[in-house]
Amino acid sequence: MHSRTSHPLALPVGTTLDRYIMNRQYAFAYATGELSQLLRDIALAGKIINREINRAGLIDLTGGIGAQNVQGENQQKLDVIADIRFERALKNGGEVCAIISEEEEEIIFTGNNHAKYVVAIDPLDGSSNIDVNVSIGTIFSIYRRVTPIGTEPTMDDFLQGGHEQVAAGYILYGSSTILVYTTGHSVNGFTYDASLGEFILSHPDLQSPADGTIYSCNDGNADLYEEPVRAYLADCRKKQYTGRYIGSLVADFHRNLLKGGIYLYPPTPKNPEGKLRLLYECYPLAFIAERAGCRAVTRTESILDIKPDSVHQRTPIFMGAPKMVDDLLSRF
Ligand code: AHM
Ligand code: MG
Repeated sequence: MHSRTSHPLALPVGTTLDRYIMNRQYAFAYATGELSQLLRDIALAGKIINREINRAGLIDLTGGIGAQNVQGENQQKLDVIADIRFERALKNGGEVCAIISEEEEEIIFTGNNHAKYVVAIDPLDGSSNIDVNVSIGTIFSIYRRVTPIGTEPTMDDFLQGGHEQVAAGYILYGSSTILVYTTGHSVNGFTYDASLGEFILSHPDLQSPADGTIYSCNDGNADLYEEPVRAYLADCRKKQYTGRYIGSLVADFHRNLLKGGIYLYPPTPKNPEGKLRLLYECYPLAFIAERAGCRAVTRTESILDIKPDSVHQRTPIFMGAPKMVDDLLSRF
């Protein structure tokens, strides 16, 4: 016999993202609620994009738009839609004075010069996977502006360095949709329940294994990597580690975070600085990775220690279980 509250139909659904954010806010006496509102705005845009992705094949949202982004890459329709959705959500939310997006060369001014935050975002990462129903993601990074409130924001607000992030997160549109974020303390994941229209806390206080047996890189480039990286990969194969590479950074990162693994995007002759972008791909994931017990480095320094000089700059990255990253670095 079930009691009233233990009946399967009466079990709690869990903590919603909104409630979690509010509870965190109340824990800090000085919190004004602006960051909470900003995180909720991002979650709202994520829900809308999740909807568009799920019906993309039905409403003419697949394929290219016939234009290139700032990186010279062909923009997909969903790239552009996601960019518009986030821009609108962040403008209307009122907590953000400026945005840097992978899809746009210049700073996007929201017109809210009295807002205290700026956001760097890759609205939809993993473009090559959009049309083939494979996981894609959103990556975001939030800073408190350094220019005076009330003035027009500048590049300086974005070029503060990875340690200055106030919060960072990603949304993975995968076999289920999950939003993972940290404000610099614990890392928490919230799975989307479409029937409720809510993200529900499903992965509290995520900690990644210290070691792992998964390696993730574009194997087609492997002959082009520096010798120490090639030697490390040869060793992974010799030990019969598992090679897993989706080609969507968020999906590869999330899998390795949960299971233990290393993600590599080393320099190649085509991309001597690596391919991934510092501000809206590497910094936010490195911020999360470190809080979850992982490491994120270039060959010479921690990703978060890199001093940024332009908003769309790239960096090589090795990221994942600390033992694997240390092993790789020991080869140099
Ligand atoms: P995008 O921002 O144009 O989508 O490219 C970023 C993606 C990452 O998600 C992924 O890890 C990487 O590019 C894959 O690159 P490659 O196809 O060279 O392996
Ligand atoms: Mg990207």
